[in-house]
Amino acid sequence: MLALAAALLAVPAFAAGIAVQQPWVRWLPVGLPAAGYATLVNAGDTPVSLVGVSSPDYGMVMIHRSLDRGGMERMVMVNSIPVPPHGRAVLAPGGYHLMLMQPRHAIRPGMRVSVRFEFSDGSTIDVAMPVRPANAPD
Ligand SMILES: [Cu+2]
Repeated sequence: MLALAAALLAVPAFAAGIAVQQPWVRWLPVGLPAAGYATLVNAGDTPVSLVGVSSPDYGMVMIHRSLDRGGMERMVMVNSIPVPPHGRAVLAPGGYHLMLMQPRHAIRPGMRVSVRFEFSDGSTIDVAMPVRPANAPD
């Protein structure tokens, strides 16, 4: 009985080791996808990866990485972003980011959009991401 209780308790405790900090979304004019940024912090002792992202505000959300190829920036889709133990992974302009596509309603700077981050340990974190204008500083 005690072992079972400990196993059940282990799940939220583990999830609590991951945090999504400084989330924000760069809004772009109609027709262009928005980009989402944040810092993923892993306070735990084991590696964790961001393995999925979804949002009730967008029809499709993908994890992208911008790569500099001879001065030309291009984006590739990635399946996951590793967050090392006692470390962090940064989603920022020019690197990893969320690509938020097919908005389900009009989204403008000043609003917040809801995004669910799904991690390899099975935990999820729902984040209200503030939407900033296209010319917001990086
Ligand atoms: Cu992208």
